[in-house]
Amino acid sequence: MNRFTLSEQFFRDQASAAASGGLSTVLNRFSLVARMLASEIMRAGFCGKLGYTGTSNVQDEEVRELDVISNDTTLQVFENVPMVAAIASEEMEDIHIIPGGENGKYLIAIDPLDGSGNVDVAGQMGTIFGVYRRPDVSKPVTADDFKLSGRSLVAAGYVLYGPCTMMVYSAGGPVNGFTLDRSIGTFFLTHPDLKIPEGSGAYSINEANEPKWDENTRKMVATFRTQQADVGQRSGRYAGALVGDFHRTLLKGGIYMYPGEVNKPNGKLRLLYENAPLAYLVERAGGAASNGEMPILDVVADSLHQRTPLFIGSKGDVEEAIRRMNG
Ligand code: FBP
Repeated sequence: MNRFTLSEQFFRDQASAAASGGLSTVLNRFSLVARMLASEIMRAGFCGKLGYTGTSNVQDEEVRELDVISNDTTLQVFENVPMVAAIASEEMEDIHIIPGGENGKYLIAIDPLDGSGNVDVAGQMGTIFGVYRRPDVSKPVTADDFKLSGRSLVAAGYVLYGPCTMMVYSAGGPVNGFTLDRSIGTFFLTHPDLKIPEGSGAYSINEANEPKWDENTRKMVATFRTQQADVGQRSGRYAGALVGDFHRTLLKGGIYMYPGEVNKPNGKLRLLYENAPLAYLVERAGGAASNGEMPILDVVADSLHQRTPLFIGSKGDVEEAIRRMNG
């Protein structure tokens, strides 16, 4: 097997994207974040880091020690990376401006530890990131610069912390998956040019939320649950971590849904650092991602932590779910 590494791929991306070279540095830093967090997560149980900090984040979610560690690690790794002007994170209310990044042409949005509810049950967790082109380098960067759609992404990816550690990303070209060889701390290409299958896979949703959905959503989900969907019979799978559920969907096909609710029409998942980066990947893998009304990549963020409903996966599954939900 050709032991093609992540670093080598970054430089190929540079050439194909005719980028200045800064993007490969940024992507290499995400590879470092991934290796550092994989180590932290693997050792957390021994170091008493599985607990809560006793504080809540801007999402009004209880913060775990690993949430803080993941966010701090990201900020440390991107300190003094002049290509990046600022970072938006699920764990920070406002943006973090990178010292020396005044002329940086990229903005980063990140969920440092997705699925942190799985921390103390040795479940799958992940990191989701998007690299956006900064709209205006001529003025000081502010949170308003992040009011972008996923069409401004120049690269996006995720890291999956599970039985193995994988990094899956695209810099505009194919979606490539790399697996970490922990013994030498190197990611190797194991899943080249990923394409999402059609007509197969599971449906993935938190069924316990059914009482909160509107009637059309309930009816649509019921067609998947009772094997009535046009796209074929679907088993149910739900890891409770978006990265784990998305990764399975990307490799096996199917659909992941986090619908809006009657009292929370925008649902739970965040646009800039969860839904848009995964939508960027799934479209390049031949799939689709919608908020129920339009492609996720066309939704322009009105704030850093804006939420949207998410329907993402095989094109046929997403189209049927949206068609049925909209009656
Ligand atoms: P965070 O853990 O980063 O807040 O991500 C949100 C999330 O945990 C997703 O990973 C997951 O898919 C979803 O929430 C699960 O939500 P629920 O527990 O409501 O099903």
